[in-house]
Amino acid sequence: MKPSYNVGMIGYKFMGKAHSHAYRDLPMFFPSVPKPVMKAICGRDPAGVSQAASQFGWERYVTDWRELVNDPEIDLIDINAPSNAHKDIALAAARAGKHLFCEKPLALTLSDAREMLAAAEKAGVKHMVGFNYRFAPAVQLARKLVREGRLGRIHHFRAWFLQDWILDPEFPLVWRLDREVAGSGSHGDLGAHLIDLAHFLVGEMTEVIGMSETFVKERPMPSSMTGLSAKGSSDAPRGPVTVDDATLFLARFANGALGSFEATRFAGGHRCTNAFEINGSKGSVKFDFERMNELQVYFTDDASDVQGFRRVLATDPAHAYSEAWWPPGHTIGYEHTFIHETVELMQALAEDRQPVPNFRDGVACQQALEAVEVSIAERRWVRIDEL
Ligand code: 4PW
Repeated sequence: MKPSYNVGMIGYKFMGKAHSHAYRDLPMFFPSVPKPVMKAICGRDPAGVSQAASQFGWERYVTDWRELVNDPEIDLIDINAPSNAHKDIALAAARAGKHLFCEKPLALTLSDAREMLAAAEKAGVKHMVGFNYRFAPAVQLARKLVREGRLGRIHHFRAWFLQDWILDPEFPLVWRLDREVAGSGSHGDLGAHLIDLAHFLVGEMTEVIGMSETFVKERPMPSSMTGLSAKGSSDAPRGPVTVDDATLFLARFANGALGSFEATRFAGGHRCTNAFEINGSKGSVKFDFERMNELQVYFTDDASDVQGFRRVLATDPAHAYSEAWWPPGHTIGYEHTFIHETVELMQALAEDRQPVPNFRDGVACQQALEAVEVSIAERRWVRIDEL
């Protein structure tokens, strides 16, 4: 087994920081997993990227991603740049024989996502897509209960990802609100996670119908953005919002279950409510990322006098990844989902297998995203296999 893999990472803002943190912490808590070596980080602004390199612990920085992609020392290219940069970088990196780790959504369109998958498969490299919420131990527990049949036949998957960071109409027009850069708005940013969780927990969908709205159609141009906050002034010139502020849709699953999905950045009071419920013939589960260590579990065969949802704290050795952390009850956070994701990536490289989720999952997500968009544009049910 190779003891380590050299990483070259593109992008150093919100996701770049989350990934850097994962690379740094992984060896301390998962010592038997190959180590990601933080070789080089890339960004266009020399001052910003050099500051990030020293703050996050990268050996060096570059300002042109082509340099990184063609660097013989690099084994893995990690793409955290805005969505419109994913495809060109992934294609060039695959051609150069590098393994790929790309943030979601994989691409701006389904055809671009398919091209990325084809390029990775042709090059014979490993590829992973960043659906980090799969890696919360409570979500892994939900999947285990479904997989083991402990919830019985699944009837409902109900999911909602609610945020409120652009509720203020004077919040600036950041790149996430620009279709050419982001592909879509709440749909691709938040709905993509819900779709991936649906695939992970319930299985493939067969058809969808949706609706969406852009509540604030123009916003002032930004002066800067960090994470999900941005600076600007209301007397700055204004530009059009070209993405959805909220997208809702219904779905049918191949296994007969029914799904409902809601993604919005206009749900006042909800900072990061990434939540789902699954109802089966033998039980139900409920998850809310804002209480990410907990899974609410209900079984129909509990004695009738104690029936009801119980709170399972997914921090015991029986729960995925938990043994590596703290004693039971000592909870973990958002950043740990990225560490677990990176553990999967490093293990897959070491075992010479594709990590999960990979570009196939990224394409499946993109297919569902696009089917919803077609359904909205044409005001009809759209079969996933139409696309
Ligand atoms: O996980 C989410 C992301 O996919 C985060 O909550 C923010 O919304 C940042 O991008 C998306």
